[in-house]
Amino acid sequence: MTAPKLRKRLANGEKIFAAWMSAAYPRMAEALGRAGFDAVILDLQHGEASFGEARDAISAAHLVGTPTGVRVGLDGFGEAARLYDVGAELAILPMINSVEDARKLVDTLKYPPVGGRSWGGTRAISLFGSDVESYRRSANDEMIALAMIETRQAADILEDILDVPGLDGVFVGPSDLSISLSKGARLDHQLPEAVEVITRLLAAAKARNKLTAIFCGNGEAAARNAELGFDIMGIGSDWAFLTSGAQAALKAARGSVGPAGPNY
Ligand code: 3PY
Ligand code: MG
Repeated sequence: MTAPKLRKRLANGEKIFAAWMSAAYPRMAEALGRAGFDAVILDLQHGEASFGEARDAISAAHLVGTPTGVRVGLDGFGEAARLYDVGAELAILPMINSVEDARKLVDTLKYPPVGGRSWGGTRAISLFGSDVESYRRSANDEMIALAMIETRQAADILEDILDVPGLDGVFVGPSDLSISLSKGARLDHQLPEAVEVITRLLAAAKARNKLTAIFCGNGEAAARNAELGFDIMGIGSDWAFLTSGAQAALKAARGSVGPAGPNY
């Protein structure tokens, strides 16, 4: 049992390098925690885990002292609140394209007076070794709610989204952002228009003291984004880690490897 720790580490100015987990197997979260990641982010939008598997992955990561975040499905407001209830410390909502979406996010994930989150975090209270009153009083600060900026529509109003009271910060989805900005022509994390949006977003978020996070296809991209100023890097994914580890073993054994397949 350990108290939530992501918010404190971020407040100390630490960079959070999080493993992006797409698999359904809860013990994968424990293995990624053991590997030394600062956090594990379970992807329930494009990944394979059910609610029960995500709940068990949160507990498994907790066993090795690793905090967890979740990226929920489209319109997954209630899903995110339920995952907070079972111990997720961070929730990322995809495709937040309006101020109304961002307000709904805050309303679902923050207790009054900030929002209207419904009470029931029994599992989280137990996992964090907390009690009803301490959890109730600290949850709004400790649990981090991030809106994904990953479309032209969101990029156009990113300052307004950042201004929504109670929102902790934003998470950039560079794949969808590049697809949207290029009108479907490219999936390219280095698309110049996407890089422009990212530069603007970093400045706007820092000016408002809001957290910034981004998906990174590999460790090198994570190092670059940390250097740019992002606070949280989601590095993915578990499948890519498995494939590259398997290929390294095969390469050492017989000098040749198979095709790697998509990253996540
Ligand atoms: C994106 O890059 O679009 C994401 O959603 C990251 O997974
Ligand atoms: Mg996306």
